[in-house]
Amino acid sequence: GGSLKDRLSELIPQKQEEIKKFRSEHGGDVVGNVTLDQMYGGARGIRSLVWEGSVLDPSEGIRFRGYSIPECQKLLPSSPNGKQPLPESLFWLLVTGEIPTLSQVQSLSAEWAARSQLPKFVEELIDRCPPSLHPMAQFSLAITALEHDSAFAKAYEHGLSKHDYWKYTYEDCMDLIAKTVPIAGRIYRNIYRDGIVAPIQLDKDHSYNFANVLGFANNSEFVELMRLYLSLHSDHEGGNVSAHTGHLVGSALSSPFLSMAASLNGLAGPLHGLANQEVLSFLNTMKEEIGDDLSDERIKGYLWDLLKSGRVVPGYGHAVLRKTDPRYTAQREFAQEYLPKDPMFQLVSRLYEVVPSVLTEHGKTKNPFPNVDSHSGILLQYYGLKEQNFYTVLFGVSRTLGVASQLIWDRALGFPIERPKSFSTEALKKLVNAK
Ligand code: NMX
Ligand code: MLT
Repeated sequence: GGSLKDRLSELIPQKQEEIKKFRSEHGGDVVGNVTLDQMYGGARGIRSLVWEGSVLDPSEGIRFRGYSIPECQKLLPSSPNGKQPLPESLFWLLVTGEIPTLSQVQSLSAEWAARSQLPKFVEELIDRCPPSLHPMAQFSLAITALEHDSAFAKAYEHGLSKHDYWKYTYEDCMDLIAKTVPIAGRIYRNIYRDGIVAPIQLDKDHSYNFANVLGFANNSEFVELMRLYLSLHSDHEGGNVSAHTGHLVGSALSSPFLSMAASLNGLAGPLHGLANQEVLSFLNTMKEEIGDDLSDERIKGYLWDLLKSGRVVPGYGHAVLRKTDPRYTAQREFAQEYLPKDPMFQLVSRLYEVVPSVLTEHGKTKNPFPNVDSHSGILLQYYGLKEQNFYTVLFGVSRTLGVASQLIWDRALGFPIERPKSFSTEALKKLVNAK
C-alpha cells in the first residue's frame, strides 16, 4: 500500500540501522562543550537534542528535511486550485524526508478529515469555558482531554512492546492533528461568533476545513493563506519552547495528546507564540498614538518610549536567527501579491525599515530583524479574522505537525527519557574551583 504508515514501516528499520552504525562509529565524538553562561543563559546554543524534521541556520533560516521555504513552495504538492504547499505535504516531508505525490497528499487530507470527530464530552468541555478564558488555555485543555481515547495510553496499560510504541504513537498523532481543526473552530466560534461550527467536509483538504470551521472558507485567498500559514509555522527545529516541551514530555511516554498540550502551554507565552497576538496590540496602540504620521522620527520616538519602559518590540529578535526570518519574507511576498495597498501591511513594511536600526542602536538584542510573528497578524486582519487573542491557536494547529512528526520518530528510535544534569550555584562554584 502507499500510505504514510506503510512508508514509515519501511523507513524505520533503515533509520534505526543508520543511527546504530553512526553511534557505534562516532558515539564518543565531542560535538560541543558547555559554559557557565550557557547554563544561566537559557541553554542557548548547547548542542543537546536530536530533531529530524528541520534544522535552523542562523542566517539562512529553516530548512525542512533539507529544503528551504522557497524550495518547499516549489516542490511540495499544492491544491489543484492553489499554489501554496498543502500542509499535508509538508507533514509527509517532515515524517519521511521525501517529497510526496499529490495522491499521497490527498490520502492524508482524506484521513485527517475522517479522523476529525470529537468526543461529545470534549465539545461540552469547550462549550463550558467562559469566553474570558484565553483561547490557548481552552485549546490545551481540549487537547489534554483527548487523552480519553489515546491508543498509546490504552495499549501501554495492557502491556505494550517497545517495538510497537511508534505504531500507537502514529495513530494518536494522526488523530491529534485531525482534531486540532474542529477544536480550534469551536473555540473561535464560541468566543467570537454564534457558536455554530461548520462540519468537516470529508472531501476537502486540512486548510480548507480549517478555514471553514473558522467561517472563512468562502474566500479562496484566505484558504490559500491557511495553507501557507500552516506550512510555515509547523517546525523550527527542536530547541524552541513548544517543540522541546512536546519532545520532553513525550520522553516520559506521556501520549501525544499530553505531550502536545504541554507544548501548547509553552507556545502560549508572550516571548514565544503569543508574540503574534502581542504584535497586533503593539501595531494598534502605535497607530492610535502616532496616527498617520509614519515618518522615521515619529516611529523611532514611539519605539524608544517602548524600549525605555523596559518592554520588548514584539515580533523582532530571535534566539537563533541572525537575519530576517524567511517565514517573515514568505508572508511579506504573500502580502505583496494579495494586499499590497493594505494600510496595515504598509505599517508593517515601514517598521521593517525602521526597527532594525533602532534595536541596533539600543544595542541589546543579538538579532534586530523581524521573526515570523511580526507579519502573520496583519494578513489575518485583512481577511477579517480580527480577534488577535486567537492568533496563537493558529500557530498551535500548525506546530502540532512538527511536534507530532518528531514524536513518531522519538518512539521509533527508542529515545530514552530526557534527563539533563543540573547543579545548584553552590555546586557549580565547587565544580569551577576544583578545576
Ligand atoms: N526588543 C527589545 N529587546 C529585545 C528584543 C526585542 N525585540 N529582543 C531581544 N531583546 C533583549 C532581550 O530582552 C535581552 O535583554 P536583557 O539582556 O535585558 O535580558 C537582550 O536583548 C538579549 O537578548 P537576545 O539574546 O537577543 O534574545 P534571546 O535569545 O534571549 O530571546 C526572543 C529571543 C525572541 C525571546 C527575544 O528576541 C524577544 O523577546 N523578542 C520579542 C518577542 C518575540 O517576538 N518573540 C517571538 C519569537 C518567535 N516565536 O514565535 O517564538
Ligand atoms: C519558533 O518557531 O519556534 C520560534 O521562531 C522560536 C524559536 O525557534 O526559538
